[in-house]
Amino acid sequence: MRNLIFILGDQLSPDLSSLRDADPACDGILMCEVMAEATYVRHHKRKIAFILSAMRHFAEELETAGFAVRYTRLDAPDNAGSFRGELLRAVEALAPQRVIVTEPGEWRVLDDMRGWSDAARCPVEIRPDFRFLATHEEFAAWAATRRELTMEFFYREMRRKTGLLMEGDAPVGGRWNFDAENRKPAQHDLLRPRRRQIAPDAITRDVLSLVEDRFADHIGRVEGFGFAVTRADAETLLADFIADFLPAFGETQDAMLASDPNLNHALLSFYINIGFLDPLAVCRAAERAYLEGHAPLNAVEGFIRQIIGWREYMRGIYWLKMPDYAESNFFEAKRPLPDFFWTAETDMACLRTVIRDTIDTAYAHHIQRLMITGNFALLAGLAPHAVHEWYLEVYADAYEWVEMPNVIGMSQFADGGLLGSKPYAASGNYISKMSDYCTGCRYDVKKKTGEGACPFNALYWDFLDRNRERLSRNRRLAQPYATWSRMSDAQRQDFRASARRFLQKLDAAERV
Ligand code: FAD
Ligand code: DLZ
Ligand code: SF4
Repeated sequence: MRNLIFILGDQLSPDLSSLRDADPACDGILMCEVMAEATYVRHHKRKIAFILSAMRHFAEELETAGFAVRYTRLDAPDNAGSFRGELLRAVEALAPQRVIVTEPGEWRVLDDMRGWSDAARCPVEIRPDFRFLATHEEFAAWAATRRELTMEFFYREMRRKTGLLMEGDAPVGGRWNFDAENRKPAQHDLLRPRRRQIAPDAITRDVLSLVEDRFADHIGRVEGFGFAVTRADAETLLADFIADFLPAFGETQDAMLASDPNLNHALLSFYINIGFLDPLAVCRAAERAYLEGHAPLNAVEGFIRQIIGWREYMRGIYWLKMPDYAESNFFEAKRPLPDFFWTAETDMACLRTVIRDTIDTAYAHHIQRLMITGNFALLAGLAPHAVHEWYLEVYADAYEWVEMPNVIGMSQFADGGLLGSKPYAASGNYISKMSDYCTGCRYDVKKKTGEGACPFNALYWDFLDRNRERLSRNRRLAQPYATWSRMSDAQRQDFRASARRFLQKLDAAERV
């Protein structure tokens, strides 16, 4: 064999760099399902099922294209259990002249990969991943010219680079960013179309029972699994999104409704992140919808910014700052995650709803992740590394390159403001304005302190007070600190005491 091409579970793209000059006549493919990848954090059952079924379907696609695929199933008796172990077995069995792999999305895998060549006594070529717009070098060069790594300016570079929503050098509509129009609460809309569910085929059904059997104690459930596990089905879901949801994407982007958790979000991150959908093609489809008059500019610009802006920027930050980034802990927060992150058993309706939906579907939209679970973790001083592991575990679109900067940087401000200019900290007032969660809650969002008061209210002020040294010079927090200073001593003590009582209950594992 000439080349053995090793394809990982989130590299399911026919135009992958490792496949670029592949020849079925003399090259072979290696794919493997391994326990190490399912358990380095205890991934949600649906996430494991999604990846394994998508891998099996992709392997079939490659076989149809004429490739010999060495595919190790999770329950194969001689499965070595790890990427390295499976590679060593394959090299021994097939004696390739060279192994080719596309760089992985996680630092720990790259670190291990760098030792594969010595271990296998075979050259291992690690190729860049061209499924992103900016290379590591481009991002590093951009970052080197900046005092602050503001996403908005990086995003403008990506708009220029791709020509998306551009008229010559100028942004379409005269502005780069239409976010001001995208911060509205939502009303329940009975006419909003239902999401298409993809019925499991025989391959998926096999995988679902394997997951039930081998990962029974992992979070989540597989009943109701309706993810796309083929490129064709993922493309159908993209078309559904563009037709039915993109036009109102902007206006409901920041809103949350208990009865309609997805609103007009795309639910496409799973497919983009494993390589079924090309991010640029997704953006071009959205741009076309604008040009054809099907979707307004605020929706399309907002959507495209998430992909060529935030998504690319997060990846850039991850590779620029790893491995130290993982240990960032600006606030020196130490509290372990309360059990309700795995059970949803809490009286706080906002957290209960979002965590319940997460357990059921392995999905939550951006504002639910940022302003409900993330905001709570930040205010309650939960240890950022543990928070990061939770997000990596529970969401079916989570890989470190995108999850970690979102959690450590954007949500927990654990990097001290490298990524965001101020912490996303909010009291119950924000949650009440942007959602309908508070109507079903035992706590009263209007009550600031004492029995029955919304815990977010005291936690918010206590967070600012606790971290005064670290935050009070932040100009974007001048207003809340001025409000805190104007309060009477008694009011401030009241907030501190309420927060302390709540956190003591949390530490004592009492129901909150
Ligand atoms: P939409 O809201 O419809 O957005 C469209 C697309 O834009 C998404 O599919 C995604 O590809 C991209 N996108 C949007 N926001 C971001 C962002 N902040 N960073 C990167 N890409 C973005 N996204 C992941 O893909 N994996 C993660 O593990 C992940 N963890 C997150 C953790 C936290 C604490 C937060 C605040 C955000 C996280 N995000 C993550 C970003 C975002 O929440 C998800 O991309 C989004 O919810 C996916 O759902 P969607 O496809 O419906 O997205
Ligand atoms: C997440 C995951 C899981 C659960 N299982 C596998 C697997 O069995 N085989 C595989 O190739 N990939 C899997 N993955 C995805 C990898 O964890 C991912 O490729 C690396 O984290 C690099 O991003
Ligand atoms: Fe959440 Fe507070 Fe509203 Fe209850 S009252 S749902 S805890 S914000």
